[in-house]
Amino acid sequence: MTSRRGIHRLYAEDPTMADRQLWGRKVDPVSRRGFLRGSGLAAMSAAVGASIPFAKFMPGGLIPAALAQSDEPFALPGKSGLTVLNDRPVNAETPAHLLDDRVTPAARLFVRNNGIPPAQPAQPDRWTFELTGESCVEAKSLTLAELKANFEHHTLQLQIECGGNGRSEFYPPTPGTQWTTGAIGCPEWTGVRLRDVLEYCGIKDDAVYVAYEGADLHLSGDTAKRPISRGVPLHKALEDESMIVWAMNGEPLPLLHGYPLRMLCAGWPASVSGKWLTRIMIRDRVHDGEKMLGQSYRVPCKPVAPGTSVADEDMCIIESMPVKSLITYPKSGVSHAAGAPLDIRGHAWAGDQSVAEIFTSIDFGATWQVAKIEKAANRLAWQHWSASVDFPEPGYYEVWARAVDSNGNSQPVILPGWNPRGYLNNACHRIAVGVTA
Ligand SMILES: Nc1nc2c(c(=O)[nH]1)N[C@H]1C(S)=C(S)[C@@H](COP(=O)(O)O)O[C@H]1N2
Ligand SMILES: [Mo]
Repeated sequence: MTSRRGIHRLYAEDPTMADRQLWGRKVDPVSRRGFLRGSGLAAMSAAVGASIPFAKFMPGGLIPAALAQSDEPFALPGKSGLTVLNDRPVNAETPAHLLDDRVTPAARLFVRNNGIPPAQPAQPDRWTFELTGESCVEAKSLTLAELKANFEHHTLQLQIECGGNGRSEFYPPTPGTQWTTGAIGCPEWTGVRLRDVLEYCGIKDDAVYVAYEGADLHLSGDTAKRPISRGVPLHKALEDESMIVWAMNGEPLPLLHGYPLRMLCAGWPASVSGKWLTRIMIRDRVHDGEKMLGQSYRVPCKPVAPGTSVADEDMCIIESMPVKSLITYPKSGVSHAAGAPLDIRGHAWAGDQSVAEIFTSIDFGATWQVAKIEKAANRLAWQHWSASVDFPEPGYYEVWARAVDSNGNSQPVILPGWNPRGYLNNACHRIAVGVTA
């Protein structure tokens, strides 16, 4: 976790940008004025642990003393217990035992930013996004208020997982954020179907891909560059579960997660789910935006030996994420008295598929026992599983969990195929259990 030097360094480098990244506060760099409002104020209040009656007098670029003088490791606003992996851009993941909730609370959802989030918009209802692209019959623009008023609302629980989740285990190491297991979550989202909005502008026969652009800024500060602009093939965009959302768990989206509007195509690398949505494009070709080309979000079309460098033309775009599971209870390292069974549980998910079976092992994978898997709340939501495990005698054990999807694909026990950017690690999760006499 970032030490408390993290917040000082962030402010020392660029206080205006720090204010914007942490609280969504837009500060005039000359006058240092700029007030906290809405979810920015809520975020700072959550970080200091109380409402701030005189917030309107608080100067821009001021680190709240509660954070500056605290010995606690610096935590992201509105987040609880996450491990901060980078602070520019902000990336933070959730320890497995804090993902135990069936519906992931906002405070426990990982954060993956490629650039610098936009400032908190003063009038979110006037937030406008464009519908455009070569294969859009008639380009349109829509405000958030119009989107809410003119399209049918849907609420679905949908899982998002970063394509690089698990990257830290690959050897040789691969570049990028060194996620362990925590870049996954499954909140409940409210919004409209992407399909309904695409049909509103009209989809030409030659449409191939649907892509997004967001309002975040490239890390260089260059407004001509985009941090990321990705998308999905038309068939994925037209699915019932592909959405444009404004709420998470019944609340407006937190700023870090795309407030006020984001695209959401669950089951694929979460990089296809654009935050701070400003544009949706219906393309007549495979989208060629930032992080679609080269080696980003691509894996070798054919397996390669670890450490191999692969030419761009031999890399294929990642589509559905593979089957995977987590043990969210108990926490790894738990101590358990011999004699009674230990109840364990977690979640499992499988990209576009569902999870058919899940097994646990206490003997390093020599034998596997069937665990109980529940149905998903809806398609593309993770599924809950549980098991009761017996240990033959006191000692050190590991509990391993292994899920199998509806096509019969299993999680690998060790690592899946190495790839140059370290994507798609769906190896079995394991926890340590000390069984005492
Ligand atoms: N505009 C924009 N959208 C974005 C990103 C971004 O940096 N900018 N990051 C993407 C990536 S790589 C991931 S994994 C998810 C993370 O979503 P979260 O931060 O809400 O968990 O958002 C995706 N959408
Ligand atoms: Mo990601």
